[in-house]
Amino acid sequence: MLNKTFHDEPLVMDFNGDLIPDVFGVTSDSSKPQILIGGNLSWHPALETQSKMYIPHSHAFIDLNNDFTADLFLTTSPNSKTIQFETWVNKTFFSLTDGDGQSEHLLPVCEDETCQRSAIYLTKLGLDQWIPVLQDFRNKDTVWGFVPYHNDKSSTETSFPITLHIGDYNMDGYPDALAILKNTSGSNQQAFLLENVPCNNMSCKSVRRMFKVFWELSDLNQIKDAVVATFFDIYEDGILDIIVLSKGYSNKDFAIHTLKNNFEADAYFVKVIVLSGLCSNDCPRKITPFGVNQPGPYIMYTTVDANGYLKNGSAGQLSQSAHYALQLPYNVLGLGRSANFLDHLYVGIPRPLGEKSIRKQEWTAIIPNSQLIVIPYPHNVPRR
Ligand SMILES: [Ca+2]
Ligand SMILES: [Ca+2]
Ligand SMILES: [Ca+2]
Ligand SMILES: [Ca+2]
Repeated sequence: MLNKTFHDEPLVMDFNGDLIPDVFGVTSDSSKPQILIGGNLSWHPALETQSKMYIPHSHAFIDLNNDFTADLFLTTSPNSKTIQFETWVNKTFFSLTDGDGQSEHLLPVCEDETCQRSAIYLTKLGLDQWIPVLQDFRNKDTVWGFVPYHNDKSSTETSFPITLHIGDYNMDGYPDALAILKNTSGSNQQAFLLENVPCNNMSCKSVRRMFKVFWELSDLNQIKDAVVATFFDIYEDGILDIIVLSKGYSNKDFAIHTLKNNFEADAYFVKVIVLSGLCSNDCPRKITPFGVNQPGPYIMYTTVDANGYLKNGSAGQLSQSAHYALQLPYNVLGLGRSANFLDHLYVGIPRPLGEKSIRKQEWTAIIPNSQLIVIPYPHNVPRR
């Protein structure tokens, strides 16, 4: 039983690198974030930040500087008018402008109070500005936009923070997204698939990619009053399918729809699940336990594509846990059409503060379309 109350939905992460999930958030007895360490259930101050945590937050536990160790990304609010992002690497504030990482940060925004104009911006380490990757929300004569979030506890209607759910539905190696959009002049609200395509205008040129909305996807168009849409692998075949939640007859009723991905591409994937290799009670002797899916592992592959160019992809497992993050407990990385072996696949797991060496394991020559289950054992020396 917890004897404290969190002000906002907490973030599940691994603060001390023991592969037992810990819980991060601001509680009723301090204005600074605290951490509840999993296992012994003790409370500790998490970090020294001057800013308040923004509510609803979109904190994340993911590697941002390419050292395979998850970092802490926070959404904070130094005063009531500003929201800012802070990145903490080894508990020290990390400026977004150095390094040269590959994790990219996508930000869906409303440019005005009622969301008449929406946009998605992107930034990453080494890029000190926000680049628009989607600004065109017009379909024929209709302009669509994100659904504004109302933090109103008295309202009977549930409001959902603006969120993109990421997954590579066509396995071309470029992550696509699902978003809920609302007709700015009517009342219709539905889920749309945003495909990650090559950039075709000046504003996104420096990041080379952008999103294109699939307006005519009849299966999604049929679901009215959608509120959440996310990817899920039905049948565990490595091909991502879609789950949509929509409003039912009353405000408190929701209906769940599942859409099977009929995309028949000659594209390949690799699916990676990272577990903890720990067991909590009733542990059989001499048998290595499986454990459960962990927050924070970082996965990267390198290979060469059919034209001989170096290609890589990366993903973090369970980086977010609050506010309908609905992330998958595994990662499916699209490989495109190249059926080549993956030359290298790396998996890194969180490590305790002060430990110098990175907890990382490497595999070579992985066959495409394989599903890998990674059990770091023992977790403090996973190289064995
Ligand atoms: Ca832990
Ligand atoms: Ca890191
Ligand atoms: Ca894609
Ligand atoms: Ca599937």
